[in-house]
Amino acid sequence: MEKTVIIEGMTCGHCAGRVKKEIEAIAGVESADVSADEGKAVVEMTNEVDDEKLAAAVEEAGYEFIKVS
Ligand SMILES: [Cu+2]
Repeated sequence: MEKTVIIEGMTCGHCAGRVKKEIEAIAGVESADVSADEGKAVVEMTNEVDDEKLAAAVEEAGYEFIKVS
């Protein structure tokens, strides 16, 4: 299962690393491929993860959650 999260505010690899760490801490997430340039995170999940949990992780990292596409 895969979800793509659209994120605003990331400017460099360090930002992407912060988002990756927060998203990968969610139960059910296998991995997150985060791109600051593209402003998105492609999240691989073993179980369905609520969009609200993805939004909370992005905000915890300090960036703006836009939507899951
Ligand atoms: Cu940065």
